[in-house]
Amino acid sequence: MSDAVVLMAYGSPERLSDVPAYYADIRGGRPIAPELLEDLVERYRRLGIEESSPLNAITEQTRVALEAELGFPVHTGMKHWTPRIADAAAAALGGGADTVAGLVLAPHYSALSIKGYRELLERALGGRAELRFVESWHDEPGFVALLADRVRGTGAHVVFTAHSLPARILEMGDPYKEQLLETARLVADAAALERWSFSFQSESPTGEPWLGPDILDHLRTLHAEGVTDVLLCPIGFVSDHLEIRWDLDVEATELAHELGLRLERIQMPNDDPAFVRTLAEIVRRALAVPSPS
Ligand code: FEC
Repeated sequence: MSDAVVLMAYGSPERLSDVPAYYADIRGGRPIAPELLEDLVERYRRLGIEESSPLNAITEQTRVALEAELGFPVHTGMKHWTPRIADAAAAALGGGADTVAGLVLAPHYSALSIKGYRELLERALGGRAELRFVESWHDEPGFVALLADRVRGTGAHVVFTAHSLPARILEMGDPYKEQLLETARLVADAAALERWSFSFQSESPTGEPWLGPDILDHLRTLHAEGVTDVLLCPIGFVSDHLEIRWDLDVEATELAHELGLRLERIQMPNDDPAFVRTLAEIVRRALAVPSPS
């Protein structure tokens, strides 16, 4: 038996000229208002992605570290950019894998997110290897412990955040919100936090209601309640990228300055060795490979 991993992430443009095609991929063919495209290009310009595209670089560092930890091939596949999930599947098959673990660098399941990764990978493998797809890992002990270590002992009010999704997922019986709240509760308990809350971030202007409260409204509410110090702990993302560096580090930080709130955020897991060991644990379990003693 030969194992391989397809490690999946959202993907990010490498150059500003990639942004229109990248955004079109996210929209899946639905039209994009020109002002929304301009706004997105501007956010990527201000992040300086042509010098270094954080999500793609971090995903590659994580891939290399995970491969070294596991001792068998790990291939990266992006949902909305290159290398595509299909490229990763082809590389795994080309290397002779007959069992493939599919792991998304996003811990919480939603039919509007993880299901799409699964469908892309299933289609690309086309039954030529057995797929062991990890649906969610929101309560993985190593992940909870890593986040708990980053918030333990803070005197600030901790706000756990995750990407919002259209509110219609609640009628679909989607587990996304419940899984997010469970991660937040597990981390808060492990770190013995007294003051914490949860809010969504990064809502898109798609013309339908999204899950709230949004982080900007939530910061206003906390300020009105007398909170003076906030520590942001993203739990729905695991690396530095646009939604962290823009939505939190620029937008939320600017609002906090206006309100006179002290705002910090935890370091993202990125390719932290403890995080990579946790990912390796998840993969080994999916493939029923024994852990090194
Ligand atoms: O750094 C980067 O270049 C990429 C950062 C990035 C991550 C990410 C993760 C998630 N998204 C999720 C859901 C949606 C839905 C829509 C949507 C739209 C965008 C746009 C950009 C973008 N997302 Fe994203 N997302 C990232 C970036 N996302 C850019 C388009 C412009 C904008 O709205 O700002 C709406 C699609 C539509 O219009 O129909 C829904 C979810 C995640 C977390 C799970 C995952 O990582 O896959 C859920 C990182």
